[in-house]
Amino acid sequence: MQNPFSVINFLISVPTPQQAPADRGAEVAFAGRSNAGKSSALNAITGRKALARTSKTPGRTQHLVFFELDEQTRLVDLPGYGYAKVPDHVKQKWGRAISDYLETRESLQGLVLLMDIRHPLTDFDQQMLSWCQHAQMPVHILLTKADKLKRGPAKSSLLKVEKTLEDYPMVSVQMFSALKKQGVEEARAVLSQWLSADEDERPAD
Ligand SMILES: Nc1nc2c(ncn2[C@@H]2O[C@H](COP(=O)(O)OP(=O)(O)OP(=O)(O)O)[C@@H](O)[C@H]2O)c(=O)[nH]1
Ligand SMILES: [Mg+2]
Repeated sequence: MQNPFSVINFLISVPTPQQAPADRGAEVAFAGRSNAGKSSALNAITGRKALARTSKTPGRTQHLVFFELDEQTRLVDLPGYGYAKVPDHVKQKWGRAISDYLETRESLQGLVLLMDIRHPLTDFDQQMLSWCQHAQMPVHILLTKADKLKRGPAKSSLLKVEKTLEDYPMVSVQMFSALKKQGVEEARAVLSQWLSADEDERPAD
């Protein structure tokens, strides 16, 4: 299948949503615990190796980083949450940036929520899910780094998450590995659907 996400460019990196680009068209954001693999997933899904910066050091993405597919559609790499080693005031700043963004962004169509398949559904993840449920924001979970587990344990982690999600009708979940490019097509299909749906209801220019 052709990859509709390869034509993507870095747009802008901003510390707070107040400096974000114009809130028009449609946007999908990648959120999750620090080091969960957000930037790696963005690169795998777009097929662009060095688009978003990845790092072994948690807390790499400290800004909201906007990438543009065309004038009307964007993907956003959000700062990771829950990283213990950053000072409290930085944590608070990130938390505020993420919640302000989620609460105000009209063009946001859905959230890709990334969780390491070995440690899914942390307290932060659950808070995020509850918030999205409350805001009626669709969520697609990527259980990342699936290559780190054998097939059996990976499957049982997926089942465990699916079980929890019975209470969340707007949430879907899949396994993912940026390393092995596992689940890339499935993730692209969700993004394509979100970015093309309800064009009439999007915020206008
Ligand atoms: N084995 C394996 N490692 C991965 C995978 N995805 C990401 N990683 C590794 O996990 C680490 C963190 O990946 P990032 O993509 O930078 O994570 P992030 O969520 O963007 O992190 P922050 O920007 O700090 O929030 C890096 O060392 C990646 O190489 C994967 O699918 N498999
Ligand atoms: Mg990152």
